[in-house]
Amino acid sequence: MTHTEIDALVKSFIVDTATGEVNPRVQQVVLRLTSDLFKAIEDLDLQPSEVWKGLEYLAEAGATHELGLLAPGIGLERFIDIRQDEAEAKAGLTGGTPRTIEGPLYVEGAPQSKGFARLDDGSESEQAEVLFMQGTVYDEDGKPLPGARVEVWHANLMGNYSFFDKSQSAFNLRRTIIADEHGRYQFRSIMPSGYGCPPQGTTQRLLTQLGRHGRRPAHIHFFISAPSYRKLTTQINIDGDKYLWDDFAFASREGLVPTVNRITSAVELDKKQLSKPFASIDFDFHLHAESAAAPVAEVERKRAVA
Ligand code: MBD
Ligand code: FE
Repeated sequence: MTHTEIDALVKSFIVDTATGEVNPRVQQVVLRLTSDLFKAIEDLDLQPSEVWKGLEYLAEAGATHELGLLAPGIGLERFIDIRQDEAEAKAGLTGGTPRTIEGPLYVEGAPQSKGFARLDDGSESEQAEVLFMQGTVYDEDGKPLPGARVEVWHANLMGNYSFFDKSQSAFNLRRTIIADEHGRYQFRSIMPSGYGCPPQGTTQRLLTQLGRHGRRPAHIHFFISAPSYRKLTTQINIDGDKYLWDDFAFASREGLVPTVNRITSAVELDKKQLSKPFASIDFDFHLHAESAAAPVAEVERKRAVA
């Protein structure tokens, strides 16, 4: 069939059949996606068994809760970010800390504290490098934002996240820190490891057929928010990771790879009451004021609640 014939056919299936009230946005999207799919089936001469394979793949990805992993893996989540960046640039919003993808592993309801939190439960203290990270939340004029919310979450030494990994304690490596009166936050944690897609899962099986790996470099996730400012979703990457610029989720960005300082001085160790060297990262966040010209920064999506 020609594309014109397909357009007419799809319209006859999706539009001409309506007898009830139509949601115009849903109709527009379904019409477009259906005709694009049919055109792909035609152009690629997809066989019936291949079409069913594809549907079965999506069904399995959904049933095993891997659609949130497939989205970054095919670059969909990064693509959405690029469009958000473009929309902000068009609205005159430039600079500020770069956004990068949320990923599928945030959990609502982490313990909250003011100024400082320890994120790790101590269960990996023997093997792990201790990490301190600190900085200030600023607005675009360089004014500190006291009371800003710093939500932080990251993986353990195995690359796994609490809640999804039931072997970890509740909210291990997850906290909400309210910036102090100077807009400052600090946390103590452990240096995370990179994440790898479940080897037998739907995402990795697809990646393997594309000749790709499913690894992420070590990283730490953040939501930074303050009233009347645009919520920032971002991550920092740990410098030196083998996968730093080879992330299966395409989330690494210039400006999100802070220097990791290795602290060995006895005086500093004493101050922190530590008996071995530790890592320290300084990183400030710069938020944009809310702007009617740009699409809302808050993204609605289903998130785990613990
Ligand atoms: C992660 O930790 C992550 O951040 C993303 C985007 C995908 C899978 C695991
Ligand atoms: Fe992650």
